[in-house]
This record gives sequence, C-alpha cells and structure tokens, in this order.
Amino acid sequence: MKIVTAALFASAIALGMARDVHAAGSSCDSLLKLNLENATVTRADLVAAGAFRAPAGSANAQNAARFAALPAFCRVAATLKPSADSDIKIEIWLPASGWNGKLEAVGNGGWAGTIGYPAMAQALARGYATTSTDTGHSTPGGSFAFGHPEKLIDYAYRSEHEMTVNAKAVVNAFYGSAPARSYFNGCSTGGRQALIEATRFPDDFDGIIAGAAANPKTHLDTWRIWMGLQTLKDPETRIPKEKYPAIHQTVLAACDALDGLKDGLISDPTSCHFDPQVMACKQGDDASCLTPKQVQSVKTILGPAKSPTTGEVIFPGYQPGTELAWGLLIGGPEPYETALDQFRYMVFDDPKWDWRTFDVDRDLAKADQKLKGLLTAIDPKTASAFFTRGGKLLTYQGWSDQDISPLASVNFYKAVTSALGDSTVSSSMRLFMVPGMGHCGGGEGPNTFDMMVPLEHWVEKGQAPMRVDASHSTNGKIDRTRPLCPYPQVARYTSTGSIDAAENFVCRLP
Ligand SMILES: [Ca+2]
Repeated sequence: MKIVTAALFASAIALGMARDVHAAGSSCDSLLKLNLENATVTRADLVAAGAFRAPAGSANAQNAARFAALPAFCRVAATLKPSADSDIKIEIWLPASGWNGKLEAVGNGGWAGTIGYPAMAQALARGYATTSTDTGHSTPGGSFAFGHPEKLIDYAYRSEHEMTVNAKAVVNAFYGSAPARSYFNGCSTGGRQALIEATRFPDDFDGIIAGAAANPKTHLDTWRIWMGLQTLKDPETRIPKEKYPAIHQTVLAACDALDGLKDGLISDPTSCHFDPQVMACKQGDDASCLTPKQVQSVKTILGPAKSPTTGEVIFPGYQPGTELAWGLLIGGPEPYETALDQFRYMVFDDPKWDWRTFDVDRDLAKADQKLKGLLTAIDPKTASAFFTRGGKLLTYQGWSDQDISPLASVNFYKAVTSALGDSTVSSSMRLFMVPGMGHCGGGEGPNTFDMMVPLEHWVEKGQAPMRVDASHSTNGKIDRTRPLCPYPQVARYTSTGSIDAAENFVCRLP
C-alpha cells in the first residue's frame, strides 16, 4: 500500500513538473490530440526517470545503462504518411524539466529500419529535445525498397525532413515555444542524411554534424562491390584474415614515423606510400607474407576504384593503417551485404541478382540514373543556401574507416571549397580527420570526442572550432588524449611531455 502511494505521488510530481515548467505549453498526454500535417500521434506519455526500456535489438549493456540514467521525459511517437505508401515512424523525446531550449535530431545507420534510441538517450541526457525516425520501414536490409519507390524516397531524404518539421511542431506544442536552435548529428548513413539536410533542406537546422558520410552512395556501393570483385571472385586473390596483423605491422613500420612521432598512428595516410611487394613470400606461404596475387590485391585495394574503360576514379580506396579491419569488406565469402542490397533491390529490382556479373561502368551508370538524385548529396554548390543563412557544418571521419573510404569526407570538403571558395568554407564548414579511428568509432587512435559542444559554440557564439580533443580508452580507462585538427592541419607533438596527453600537441599544417 505504501509503495503504491509513493509511486502515485512520484508520478503526480512528475506530471506537475511538466505542467509547471511549461506553463505556456501542453501536458504530455494532451499531445496525443495534436494535429500534424500527414501525421498521426500514436503515443504521448510521461516516462519516469530511468523507466525507459529499449525494444529488443538496441538493449546491450552500455545502452541499458544509458537508458537507466535518463531523466523523466515526455515520449511522443507518430506515424507520418507524406505519400500513400509511406509508413514513417518517428519519436520525439521532450525533457520533463531542464530543457535546454534546443532540438537535437539524430541520424541512422545502414538501411535503418529502427529508431536510434541510444543516440536519442545521449541527447536527452544533455537536456535536448530529441527526435529520430526509422526512415520509413521496420525491416532490416534494403528489401523494403523492392517494389516500393515511395519508401525509397522516404529512406533517401523525406523521412528526415518530415521528422524534423513535425518534431519542431511537437516541441512548440509541449513547451509553448519552438526550439531556439536545431541541430542534426549523424554518422555513416546519418552522415549522408546530414549532408542531404545541409544541401536539400537548408532551413531545417542551424548546425549539422556529418560523420563518415555514406556519400555519394551509388559510387560508395560500387566501390564496395568492386572491392569484393578484386579480392573474392578468384580464391587466389583473397587475403586471409590471418595476414591482416602482419600487413598492419609492416605498414606501420613504413609510415608511422612520417608524421614525426612513432606512436602507432599515421597522422596523414596520404603521405604513406606502402609497397606490399616488401611482404612477398620468399618460400612457401604463411601468415607473415603475401603470394604474388595477394601482393597485387593489397596494391589494388589501397588505391581507388577506377572505371576500367576511362580510368576515371569512381571512389577512393582504403588508406594505409586500416588493415586490422579489412574483414568487413573483403573478409568474404560474399561482398558487403549493404552494398549488394542497393543493386538487388534498388538498381536491378532482382533479389537474385548475382554480384559476379557486376560490370563497373554499365552498372554504376544504371545506379546513378536510378538513384543519384535520391541518395546522394553530390553537388557541393547546394550547400550555399545553408551557409548563407548562417548554418555551420562539421564533418569528420576516421582515417582507418573500414566501411567507407576516409577520402570520401576529404573529397566532399575539397569539392565544397572548390565550388564556394575558401572564405565561405572558412566561415561555415570544418573537417576533422581522426587518425587510427575506424568507422564512426573504434580503432587504435583516440576515437571518443564530442562535436556538439564545438558546433554549438560556433553557431551560438561565433567561435569556430580550432581543435577538438579526443580520447582513447582501454577497458574503460583513458590511456591517450590527442587533439583532432581542422583539415588540412594535423596534430604535431611539441617535443616535450607525454605523447599520450593532448596538451603536448598543436594543430598545424603538415
Ligand atoms: Ca605516427
């Protein structure tokens, strides 16, 4: 009896707080009746502090701890139908107290199909109202697009934009005021979503973070299949996983010191010219050496995918230092599933399509014809409207990204600079390359950092980011910090103090 009373009391306090704090707004449950365009609110209820339970699939130990630490919030879910075939699920989480006045929308990964609860939890814990979408379908992989062109549009860009418009309306209804600032934060597919928001919907956000953007998507997935064709079609060109560590050590021996510091990291892999011939087997074959065909495979994948007829670069290649994680794209036996799905379900409309028939020139042309206008933020000039209204774009990528060549981010940055000029980019965009970091995290380099605070300082205080400190942990303990530097600058050791402390590094041109 006592427990029930206490629970009711706590619930009454929580509800009361929401009403008190947002005197000009609405109660959480009243949002169920909110009228939205092409959208229906399907739930609106107050979640007590620590009471959120993630659906199966996003409930690992780290996320469970994150959810358990959440403050009380108003949880709103809605289904959006901008087309007759659309079925876009979104959620909007609104802090019951202590709202910082801002919205942080979070991006997705892969072919999505799930709402990004862990990223929403991170944003909510920091006081943001936050939103995420399942991108318009709830199945894994790319099969959702088969026979559903409108769902493909939803995935490509419409779900993000519609989510943003509706999330702002919900924020406005709950608090009685629109977000003072709106931010987008995404990596991988979320990075692609970020670039598309910046270039297609310049009014949606004031600041955008685009990590390791899967862009341009058609070229990216062509490269991923090309990687498989080069290494997996013929068993003799395959590089066994057992050889990755030896290749990595040989690459480091050749290139670690080029940046002036032997620290296990290659600050600028583009200056590393590693020749795999040095690993040619002298007799026999073991994990420490490469057969002649494997030497050729390593050379090939450390270069870009090129058109076999014109030699034109289609997508940049892996960078030296990535070797330990090569298994993702060339571990076999098939090429990367995510890329195969694009061609099965969105280019050829044939679930049985065989990657061994892939013809780079013919099939990329077909992919571009069908998908380029949907999935790709490729024309850098279109970032102009976002920049003109004061929008700031922070991009980043790990130099050891094993999923998307890190030069994709460098190329986009250079393309925007070339199209809009140095002064526009200087006042609107930064790229931070992360030595030794894998795809959106992980890897041997300092791989944990916060881009939101520097972005906010830039948008809200006019302070452009000069460096962003990153850390690396082993077993939960920080063992190295290092600044990330605005491209093309790199972190250089000042020659005194610990090489594991960021304070002993400066950002400067290589
Ligand atoms: Ca080094």
